[in-house]
Amino acid sequence: MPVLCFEQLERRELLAAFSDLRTATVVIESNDPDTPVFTFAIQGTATWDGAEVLGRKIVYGNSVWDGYTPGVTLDDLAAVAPDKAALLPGETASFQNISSYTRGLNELLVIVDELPGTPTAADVVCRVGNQDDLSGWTAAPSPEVVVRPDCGDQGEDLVFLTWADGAIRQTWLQVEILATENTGLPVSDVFYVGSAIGETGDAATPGAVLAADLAAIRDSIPRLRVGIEEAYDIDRSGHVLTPDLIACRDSIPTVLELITPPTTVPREVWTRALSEYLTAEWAEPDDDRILPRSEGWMAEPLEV
Ligand SMILES: [Ca+2]
Ligand SMILES: [Ca+2]
Ligand SMILES: [Ca+2]
Repeated sequence: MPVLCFEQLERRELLAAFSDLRTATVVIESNDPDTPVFTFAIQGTATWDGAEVLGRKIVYGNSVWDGYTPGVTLDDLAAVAPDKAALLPGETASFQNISSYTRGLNELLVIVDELPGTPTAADVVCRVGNQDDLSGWTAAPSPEVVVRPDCGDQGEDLVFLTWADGAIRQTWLQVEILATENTGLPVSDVFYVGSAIGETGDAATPGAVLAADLAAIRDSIPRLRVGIEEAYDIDRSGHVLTPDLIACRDSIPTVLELITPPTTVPREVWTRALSEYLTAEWAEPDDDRILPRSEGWMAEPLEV
């Protein structure tokens, strides 16, 4: 019976096994040309020692919800859009990922567990575009980065990214939080949020600001003291009034494609993740073709 060791396992399959970073049940094939290809399973739990992004939020900065404070204060937590979420690579966009706010994407909040340093604008790369193919995307203005350590609900570190009002509007924004000593991330964290001023999330055109959006707002006016999730309160004033209608009208036509950005995990950064951040306890495979742990099983990460 041939004996295989860690280094002979198919690298692609091994990397896939670590993809959720916590628990892995994996079937691996040998790529050793001298032995028959076979399949077996390992089970175990991986412990993550690095920083981890726990949340990515859209904030209506400088709105009624943060008391019209242009900069970052902890009052801004009240301006986090509870009904919005970042679009992640591989997902398809929806209205949930799109802000209709008149000031565009002027503030985002990234919630990180265990930041080792204080990230700055140098740790963030932003691009704008409106198609799946990222090669056509262009550089976006750098955000101002404000870090509030230990201020999350569970003591997480809060990283606010802010731009001037209107600096990023009517586009998709890609945010890449780089894997650096400041962020402690094993791989860069990439997410997307959209701006389509005046979009109401109508079922027919949830990414396109068109006459239907205008009509919906017109039929809703006037309404006072609406909540932060009110889709027709375009300027986030807390009321649905004529300025919301005007903002929508001036935005027609704006069309955000419902993009599906690709998943890309650079292998060179996975190497770093494997070697520096992941400690794993694996059940020893019940298969006598595998070297036991004492002889090097799972001892060293792969060079990719
Ligand atoms: Ca503010
Ligand atoms: Ca629409
Ligand atoms: Ca309003």
